[in-house]
Amino acid sequence: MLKNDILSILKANKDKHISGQELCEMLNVSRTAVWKYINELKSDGYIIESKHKSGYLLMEEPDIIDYMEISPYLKTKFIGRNYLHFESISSTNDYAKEIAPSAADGTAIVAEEQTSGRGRMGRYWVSNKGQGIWMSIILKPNLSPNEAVKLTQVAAVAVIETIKEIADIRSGIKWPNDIVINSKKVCGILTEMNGEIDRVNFIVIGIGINVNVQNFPEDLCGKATSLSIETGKILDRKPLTASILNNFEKYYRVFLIDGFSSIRNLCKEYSLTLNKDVKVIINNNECIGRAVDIDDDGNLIVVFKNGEKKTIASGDVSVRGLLGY
Ligand code: BTX
Repeated sequence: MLKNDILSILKANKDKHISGQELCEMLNVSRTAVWKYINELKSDGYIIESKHKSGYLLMEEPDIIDYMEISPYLKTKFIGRNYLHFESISSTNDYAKEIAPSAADGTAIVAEEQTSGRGRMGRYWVSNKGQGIWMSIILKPNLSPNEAVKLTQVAAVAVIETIKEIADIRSGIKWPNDIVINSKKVCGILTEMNGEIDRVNFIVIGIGINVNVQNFPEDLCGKATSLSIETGKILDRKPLTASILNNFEKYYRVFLIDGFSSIRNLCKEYSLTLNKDVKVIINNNECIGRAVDIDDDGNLIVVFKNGEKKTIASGDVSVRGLLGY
């Protein structure tokens, strides 16, 4: 895309002006085309100085996570290579499910803001403008539905590794789908599937990460945090977004090729739930027990007070730690 090419040239020449003539020659296009795309970039939020006789200079880039901005950091083969970016959307998961039947495997839908971000079981997900990464990935693997639920764990491992790599902090998994730092939730994962009894049509993995959020609604105070709150820094969302996609592809391939066992080991290593007392809530009934293992299917094994050992599937259950997470 020409606009992308012009931006790449400007980014690579931040120390000197590039004339309109040079751009025309490099890209083999007319002056009018260059002028048109420079104006488009300006209205996208790029501050470009235009100087008579010397040309164009990129002064400032907007804080947006569209494909042009994240692609320099992206190392994937197919995850996020088809990338749809929205200023505002109701929910990236809802949109992903709408387009999934005809979308390419690995398509990513990313929004600056969600107006109806969703969690599990009809819960809400706060998705402030420009302060987080609100993304969904469409997958079309040749898997059975019971294999598909394990993808939440694949995504959780990818997010943990990304947080370690980019923000240099340790986070952990609150089984099955929350990433937690210092007993507060920094990320939630929502996996949704469309399929038949024995076959998956598509899976949507929704990932919401609080990156530069500074203030949460009152009901989340003490329960939610952001990478910025934890590091005391404003983080660049661009490498972070690409790193999630890079790590997701890495662990997704491990899962597809080698099976769940190494992902399971990582989940156990990062788990904040294992070897703790937990409250399991199924259909409004609460039972207290101890989480002792994560099995080959990604289920949580809990031993209850009466000695009964149960396998808890992630489906419609809430698991809470007795002491925070
Ligand atoms: P969950 O059901 O485990 O968590 C939802 C609960 O988390 C809410 O009831 C609330 O208490 C708390 N919460 C809401 N917003 C936040 C927040 N920003 N940070 C921390 N805690 C919060 C978790 O569900 C799965 C969330 C997935 C979100 C992604 S974003 C992209 C995609 N699109 C979409 O609509 N959902 C997913």
